Amino acid sequence: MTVKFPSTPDFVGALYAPSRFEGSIRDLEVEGEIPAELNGTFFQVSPDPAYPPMLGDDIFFNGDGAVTAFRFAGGHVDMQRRYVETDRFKAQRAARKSLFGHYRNPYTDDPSVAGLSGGTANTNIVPFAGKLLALKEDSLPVAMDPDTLETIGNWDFNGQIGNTPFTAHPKRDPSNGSLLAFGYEAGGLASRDVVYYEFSADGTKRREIWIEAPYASMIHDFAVTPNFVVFPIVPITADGDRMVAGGQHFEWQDDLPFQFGVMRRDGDGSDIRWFTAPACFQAHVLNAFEDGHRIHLDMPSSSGNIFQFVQKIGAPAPAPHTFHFELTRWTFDRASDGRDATRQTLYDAPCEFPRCDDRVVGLPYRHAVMLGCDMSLYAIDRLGPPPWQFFNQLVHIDVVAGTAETWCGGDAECFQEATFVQRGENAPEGDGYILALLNHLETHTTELVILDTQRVDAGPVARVKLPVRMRMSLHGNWVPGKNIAAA
Ligand code: V55
Ligand code: FE
Repeated sequence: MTVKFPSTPDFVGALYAPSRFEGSIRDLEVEGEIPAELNGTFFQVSPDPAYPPMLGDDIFFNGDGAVTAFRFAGGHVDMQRRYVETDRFKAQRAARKSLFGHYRNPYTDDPSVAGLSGGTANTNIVPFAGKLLALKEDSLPVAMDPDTLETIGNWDFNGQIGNTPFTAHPKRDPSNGSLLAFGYEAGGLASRDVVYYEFSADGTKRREIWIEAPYASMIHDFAVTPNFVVFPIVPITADGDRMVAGGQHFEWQDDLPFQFGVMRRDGDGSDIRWFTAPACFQAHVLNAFEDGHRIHLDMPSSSGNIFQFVQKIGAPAPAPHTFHFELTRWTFDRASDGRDATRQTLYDAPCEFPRCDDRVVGLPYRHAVMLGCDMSLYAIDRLGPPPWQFFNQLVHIDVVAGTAETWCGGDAECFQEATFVQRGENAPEGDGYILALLNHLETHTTELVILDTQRVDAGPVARVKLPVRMRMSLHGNWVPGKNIAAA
């Protein structure tokens, strides 16, 4: 049995050829100077298939989670990368081949893994109550040791929650460190059930609320404020009969309305109120905040579906370059009788992977970092069409002033998600550094670039040269200090 990956778009090139690297490198090479304030660890996770797909091809979102830690101290950076040893990873490694079929369709898995969690822990890596939680939205968190990246196992918060899906985008309440989270399809595959949880900073469950969404949708992210949570319901729908027949988990159904469920955090779910908006595509939330009886929610959006793998069944896939991309502010007025969300454009250009300062989550705020895309800066004549999820700009936006500063990484380069790091405990909002991996598409190399938020257009203050190529990743987080037990 030889290991051979397919030559399909999600498995080739500088961004998508599997990396499959596990190991440690002490003292990475640095060009420029690492700012003295950077003391802590940048954790991030990439879907990185350990074995070729069982069914010939697969999608990026179905790869095995591989976690990287970049540890900063005294101007040095060390790196460590390890797979999350999920039930799925361990079974496949023992068999030396893939045993799971289509993305989130257990009816297509090898019979030998029936009943085993198919979770890949590939989407986000979040510190909480002394552990790292490696997250995939279809399954429980997988806990890891932050110092060794050893996998502890599926994490149900010491039996406080059932074996339910758990979002990859939980939020920390900056007022008390609580973890706010939810799971969708929580009552079973393709169910409309959504469960909401709050855990205090020590890991104790304080709240559990069950609601029903208007239809079974992919709820990839949500928004929180001091008193409310908002669930965006995009028209990406799940269908159980289709899964039984071996079909895809999700479908794009833009004849359905885009809806936002606004729910009190301290209630029982019966107060949830649904606001409606024209169909559009959304994956991530930047932030939300309360303003009297109104709630504002800021998110990147596009006029069409950018997940090629959830096409409308039987309909041709529209070309993403025909879509309109922007950062949108949606407003919900709880005092009005209306059920329509109103919209405003905050940034009129392609953007994704939005992040605000952790200290202003759910509060009025100004600053955000995002990835942007300007195709006129890309050498398409030399390189041909770019890979999927191509972002060649870092963007620092002030949503109050309506201004943005950008830096392009080069005509043959693109970024992975950027993370914001505050300059120090008492630094003003948005003041600090931006960390992001930069992939060089021609040389198949990767750097970790560090920019100052005050001078984004001046480019990196330091480039950390990685001796390994890093496959495209999803999300990451900065944990200040040496010991994450306090995080
Ligand atoms: C997303 C990512 C996923 C997934 C479902 O970005 C949605 C959205 C990495 O996996 O399974
Ligand atoms: Fe995400």
